[in-house]
Order: sequence, then structure tokens, then C-alpha cells
Amino acid sequence: MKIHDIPGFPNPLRIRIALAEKGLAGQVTFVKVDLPGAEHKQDTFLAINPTGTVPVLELDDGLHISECTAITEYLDNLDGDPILTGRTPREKGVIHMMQKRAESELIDAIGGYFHHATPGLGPVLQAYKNPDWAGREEWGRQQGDKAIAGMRYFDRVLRGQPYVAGEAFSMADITVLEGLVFAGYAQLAVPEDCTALIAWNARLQDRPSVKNPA
Ligand code: GTS
Repeated sequence: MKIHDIPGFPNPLRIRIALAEKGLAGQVTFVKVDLPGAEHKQDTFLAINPTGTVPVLELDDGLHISECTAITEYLDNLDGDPILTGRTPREKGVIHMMQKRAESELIDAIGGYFHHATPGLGPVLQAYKNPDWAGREEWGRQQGDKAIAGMRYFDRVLRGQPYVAGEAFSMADITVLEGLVFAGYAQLAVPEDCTALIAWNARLQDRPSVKNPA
């Protein structure tokens, strides 16, 4: 298997944590994509992922799978423990729901803020980010507000349970964790009164896969 990504970036880290959780890091070769240089917006990369984002999983038969949720589900189904996407229909449903919320309310909103309300990854990539769109910066700021509301939502969730989707660590936790990493890059501070979210984040920093992703 190959993973096309860039080390240290939040969405790629979602998969690198999943690989470490599953003990699959040794089965993967990483192919670095130059995001600041907009390599992912060129035809060669768009042929493997038309949305122009990383990470992308490439299987040995040449199939490409993009979207962290899909990649994590593929990896999770390769073997048993730990299971990141749920075992029972109920667990699977709840994890998928919380995972989607973690994307739409947090990590994707932060991406919108970072790429539209700030200089993002620099001028080469910014040229691909609809520079002529008049309301772009305002939309980006609204995405920042949405992400802060998302932090408050996950804080409320974590006041009542140890993990984002309930009693066990799952891919939804990985997405919220990387949402907070992305928030750090984008200089969007977690509100100080989100004490449950802050404590959960501090607790998960000791997890081996988070300390040492693939
Ligand atoms: N929903 C996608 C997924 O789950 O894979 C999001 C992927 C994504 O946005 N990746 C970012 C990217 O490729 C990388 S990261 O910096 O957010 O971690 N961004 C490139 C761009 O031009 O926006």
C-alpha cells in the first residue's frame, strides 16, 4: 500500500494515527505531495483524487481511495483489534455520526478558515483558492466561528462520556484530535471554558498512536 500525503499535516495525521493504532505502519510506503507548491491541484494528482486533497491510499492493484473516513474504514477492516469504526450496528452508526460532525463542525470548518481568512499555505496555493470570490474572507471568518461552536459542542459531549462516540476510542476521536491540531496551526484558540475538551485532548496526547503516528 502507498499513502500520498504530507507529514505533519492534520488530515494526513488522521490516517497516520489510524495506521499506528492498527499496527499497519510497516505495510505502507509514503509518497510526499507538495501542498504549498500546489502539486495536489495539478492534473497528475487530480487523476488519483479529483477533489485535490490528501491523504490518498493507493492499493497494490492501483485503486485509489481518498477521504480519511473511507481510508480508515478500509484499514480497519483489514484486521481485528483495535476497532476504530465500531463492531455492532449501533456502534458503527454512532461513530459514523460523530465522525461526520467532527468533520463538518470542526476540521473542515477550520480548513475553510485557514485557507480563506488567513494566508493559508502561501501564495502559490492561494492562487487556486478562488481569489476572485468577493465574499471569500468573510466566509472564511464564518467558518472560524463555526469551528469555535464545534469546539463547544464537543466540549458538551465530553462532559458526559470519555470519548467522542461514547465509551471507547474511535476514528471520531482521531478527527477531533486533528481538528484541534489544525486549530493550533490556524491560531484559532480553544475557548478556556471548554475544560472537558481540553482535558480530553491532554489525556489523549499520552496515547502511543498520538505520540508516535506512522
Ligand atoms: N475530507 C477530506 C478527507 O477526509 O480526506 C479532507 C482532506 C483535506 O482537506 N486535506 C487537506 C488538503 O489536502 C490536508 S490538511 O492540510 O487539511 O491536513 N488540503 C489542500 C487544499 O488545497 O485545501
